[in-house]
Amino acid sequence: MQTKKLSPALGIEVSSIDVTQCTDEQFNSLREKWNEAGGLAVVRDQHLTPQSQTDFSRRFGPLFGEDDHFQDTVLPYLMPEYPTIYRVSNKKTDDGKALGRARAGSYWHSDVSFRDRPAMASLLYAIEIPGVGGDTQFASQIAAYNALSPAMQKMLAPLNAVHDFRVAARTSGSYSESDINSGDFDGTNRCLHPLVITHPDTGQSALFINPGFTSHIDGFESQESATLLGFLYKHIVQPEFIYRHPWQPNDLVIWDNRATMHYAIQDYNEDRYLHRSTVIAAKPSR
Ligand SMILES: O=C(O)CCC(=O)C(=O)O
Repeated sequence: MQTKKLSPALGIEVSSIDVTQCTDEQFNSLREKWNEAGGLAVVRDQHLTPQSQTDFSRRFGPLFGEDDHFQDTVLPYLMPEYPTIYRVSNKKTDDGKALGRARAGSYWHSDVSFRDRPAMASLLYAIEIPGVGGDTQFASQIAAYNALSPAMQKMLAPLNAVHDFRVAARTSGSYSESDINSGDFDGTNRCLHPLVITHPDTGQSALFINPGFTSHIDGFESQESATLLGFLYKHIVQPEFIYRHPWQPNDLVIWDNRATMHYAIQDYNEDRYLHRSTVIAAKPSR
């Protein structure tokens, strides 16, 4: 296994490994390097079936789509035979039905942060990629936290924020009415998380808010919340904290939603088709 740093803030490129064949020792080493790189790894040249992607992803922990843990906001886009695989795509079937969610994630977010147990790792495997465009940006929420003054860090430490799927569903422009299921707003997709969390593997602090799903800071008046979140949202997407990934077919990108946010850039018309499997985290804590 070879690794190369992708940006100062986060990310490693990993090559010379077949994730479907890796030993426990190789897997542990990959996971350690992933943590050291701020929770972002681009594993090149993988050849994954829905089954082998599911099997590999399960090595990180339990998956959405198994044992009744469904991510109900993406139900129509799960592979019928593999509910652990969520299709991210602008492609349509021959009879004109959406094959996956088009324009998925074209806003800064951390996957499933609106659940008590949000996403831990997301593993996105590129099958079809436009000739140009369709990059994904990743921002380190550890680097963003570390760049705040000690006084600001201290002020943020005891705060909690409400996360709600409604925020992206209503404001991002990514969802049409037909994308939204009746159960999406039934209360299971809304929860409270600490605004600063401690990464359970590395002990590092990270900001845990995102414009896609965070609705407000608990206990604040709405103007107070909007002003503080407005400052933080500007702070957390500074170029110094970002790696922009230009996809190649057969890339498997693994990100840690407890340490990063991401934004899928919608600047293409060609076909784009990817499979995402998503590991369930424990409830984040400070
Ligand atoms: O399409 C992408 O590059 C990322 C999609 C996304 O935001 C997600 O799967 O959460």
